[in-house]
Amino acid sequence: FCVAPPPMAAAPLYCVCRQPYDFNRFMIECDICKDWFHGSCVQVVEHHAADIDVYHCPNCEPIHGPSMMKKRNNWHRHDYTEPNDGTRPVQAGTAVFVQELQTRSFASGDEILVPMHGSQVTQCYLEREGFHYPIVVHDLDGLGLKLPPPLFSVSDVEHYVGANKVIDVIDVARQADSKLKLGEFVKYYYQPERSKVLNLISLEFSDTKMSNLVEVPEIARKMSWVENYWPDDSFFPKPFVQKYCLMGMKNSYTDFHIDFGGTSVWYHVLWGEKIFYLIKPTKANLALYESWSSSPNQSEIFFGDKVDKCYKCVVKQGTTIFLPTGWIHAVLTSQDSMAFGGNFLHNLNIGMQLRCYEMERRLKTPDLFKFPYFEAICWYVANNLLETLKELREDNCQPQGYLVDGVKALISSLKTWLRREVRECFEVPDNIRPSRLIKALTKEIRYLEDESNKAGKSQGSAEWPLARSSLEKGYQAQRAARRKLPSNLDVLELHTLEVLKRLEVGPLEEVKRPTSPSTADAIQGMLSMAGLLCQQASAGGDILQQHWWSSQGNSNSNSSSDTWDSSEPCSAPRSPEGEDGSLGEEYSYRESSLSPPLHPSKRHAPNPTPISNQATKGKRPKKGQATTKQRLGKIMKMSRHKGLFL
Ligand SMILES: O=C(O)CCC(=O)C(=O)O
Ligand SMILES: [Fe+2]
Ligand SMILES: [Zn+2]
Ligand SMILES: [Zn+2]
Repeated sequence: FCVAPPPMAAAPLYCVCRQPYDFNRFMIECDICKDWFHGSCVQVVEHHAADIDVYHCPNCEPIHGPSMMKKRNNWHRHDYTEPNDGTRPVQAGTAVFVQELQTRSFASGDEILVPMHGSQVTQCYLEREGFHYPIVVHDLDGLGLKLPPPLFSVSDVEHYVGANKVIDVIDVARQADSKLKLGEFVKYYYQPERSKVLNLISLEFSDTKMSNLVEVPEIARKMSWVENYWPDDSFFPKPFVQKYCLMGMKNSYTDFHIDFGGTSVWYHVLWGEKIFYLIKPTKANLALYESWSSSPNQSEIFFGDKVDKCYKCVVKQGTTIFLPTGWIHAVLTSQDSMAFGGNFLHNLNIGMQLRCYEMERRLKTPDLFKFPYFEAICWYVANNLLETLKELREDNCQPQGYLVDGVKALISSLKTWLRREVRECFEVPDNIRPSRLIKALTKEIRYLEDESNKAGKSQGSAEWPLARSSLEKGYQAQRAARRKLPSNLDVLELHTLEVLKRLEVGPLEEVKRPTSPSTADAIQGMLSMAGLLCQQASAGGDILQQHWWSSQGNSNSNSSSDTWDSSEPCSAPRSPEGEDGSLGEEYSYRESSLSPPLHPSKRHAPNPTPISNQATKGKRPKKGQATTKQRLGKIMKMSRHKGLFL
């Protein structure tokens, strides 16, 4: 039998219902009468069709007997009918794989996870410390995350979202994606014996009644590019990727991937348990990931074995985890689970976001698996950051380092996109003059560099114009600190650090992860006691110091994407602590007015029809993309964010 859209003749009629072909509905062909049948009319769901060898429709069944099912020959291959002659390797997601995964050893997540209290996860904290390591939150107080009650069930989701909602579900053992209605999934979920492990990770519910039950963590709302920069009147539909409900059956496995567009992501496990396998997005790891992603036998290679370190992190119920930009992760759902999550782009790691996006392009990731209108949003962001830079310049105030780096990376990508010869998906918004915008941004950056060079030449004296008002005294402090001009403030700062170092139980040089909030807050507390409000201070080290997460020294205006694209051999991953591993080399303290201000044009869009990637909306492939037949014939590799077709 086959499952395919039949050839389009003069609107022929099909199925027991005698309806014309509808692209949006799954159909199956009877191997006897050759007519086509809607899965829903003959009670065959798409993922079950994969188990049918010879299909007999309800008309033919009385004469020819029931359909014949495929025979299972193995438990370790996506195609369970392959003969088990011991020659073929184990593939990701199969029963054998999941069993073996549990016996593998990993570095402990404790080495990298930053445990924080909900109230500590603030924009200020992330701007100060950077967002380079996963954060775990056990005490949700102050996180601004609203959730349904802990006993909220799979059938409650059906109640709020609607049984007819078409969803994309992953058949884990085949790592294949298929569509079914939420009602069918829920029915299957509650069956006492399940023959398949199904994982639902792509149910975006912003446009459903369930939306009111969940509020995204405040940090994800505050930092989100879409929330801050997507204009009300955008020609492009607003992307909705911030509210997912994940319902996974025990032993679901999602193979290693980077979330679409290099989005950062939060997950909260409402009940059940998920195990995250985490890999740092070092240059070396990203290069390995890219070649693994494009290798033909990807499913037979456990990516965790290819890298220096893969961390295992068990996320128990009631826990929230935040993954920063670019972190490569796989997820095992160790018990039936319900989790909520959401993705967001932000200003803290713009260079890395762009590198992830460029990688998706090189890997030819289909649009359905990418951040919707990623380039459009970059243009909006660039437009807004230009205003930010101008305002800061007019106020004689220097932008934070991450923002300068981000804008440089953005300029470099925007230039590339503008130069693209074939404008296959030209996403420059109408009201933006791209060349003019790039020029203006470049000018702002050049201005900042000139100032910084001038300051460098005349070390020791404050080069910036005197503050115009007492309000700006803080700015002076920031400038001095940022540019490493020795000042009284720096002396005090060094002293403070010295004191703190002595207060620490162990030598800070051995801290193997970013400063814990308590240390950072202690620093901040002391400095604020000293009446200092500032940012990006760095004691002793060079502010331009390179970390494993930054592609190049800040002085290179062409930094991120260019370096990433270059064919130079990968350098070994750097230690997260920077060159000497000391805490003191870069920490910061600030006043909130220095967060990139939101441009007045930024208001929330009124709620147009949500659009999203395939993961989110359970849409049918668009014209020109894989059809049902292709999708079952050439089984699509899963992972909504990886999006490779075999
Ligand atoms: O829970 C899962 O199986 C996958 C979660 C994840 O990483 C994702 O949805 O991007
Ligand atoms: Fe993910
Ligand atoms: Zn029908
Ligand atoms: Zn038939």
